[in-house]
Amino acid sequence: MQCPSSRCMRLLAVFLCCISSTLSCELSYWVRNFVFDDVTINTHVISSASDVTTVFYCAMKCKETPFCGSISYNDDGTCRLYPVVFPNDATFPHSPGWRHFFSPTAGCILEQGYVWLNRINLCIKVLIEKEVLSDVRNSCSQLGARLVVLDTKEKNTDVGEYLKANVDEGMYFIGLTDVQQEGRFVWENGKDVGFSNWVRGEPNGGTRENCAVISSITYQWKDYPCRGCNFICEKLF
Ligand SMILES: [Ca+2]
Repeated sequence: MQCPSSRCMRLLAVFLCCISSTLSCELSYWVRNFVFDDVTINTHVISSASDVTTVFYCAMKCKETPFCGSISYNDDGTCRLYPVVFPNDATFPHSPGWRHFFSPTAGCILEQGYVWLNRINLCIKVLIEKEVLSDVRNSCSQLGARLVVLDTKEKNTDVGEYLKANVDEGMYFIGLTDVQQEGRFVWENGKDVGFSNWVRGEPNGGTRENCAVISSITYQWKDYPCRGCNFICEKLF
């Protein structure tokens, strides 16, 4: 079966409830990538086991393994763990019985300061530094991330709620700027603003204020000089 689009893959997401040794129950989800049906992925293998009875336990092994991001399972009981999510154009030898799954949360590593926001499927990291925006952008991109794009009400609310509960009260840079064309605010992903949450009367800073910040209290935005704030990176996968 050919099913190469990521949207299609997400619709076929497999939900697994992983029971840890403490008997707490945590829901995580895995996306089956049909592109890798019946192929053996023989690179980047972290570990391989041949006595794994179900794909469920294969996924649990991955969850227990630092930096595991994807798995392959064969009905003969073989489970392989990988640290990466493979691109669809990767090619591997044909071998029947293999099914491949990846975890969208795999690169969102708590130990590196990232937080996974479940409802909006967003991995963010708040950096408490004072930099000009060009450096902020570099800082995010060096992490494989970008300044956060809050282009829906849900994202804005969930990121705002995270800030309110977890960081110092203040203003935080988001990935919105009118530096290219005064008055035309554009997201880091190149899209014009659709949903917006400006404080009444904002943006009002003209050429002095070409960046945008979100309040950790009201979740509203202001335009702001491109320096002197903390900022929020969004991890890309
Ligand atoms: Ca401006």
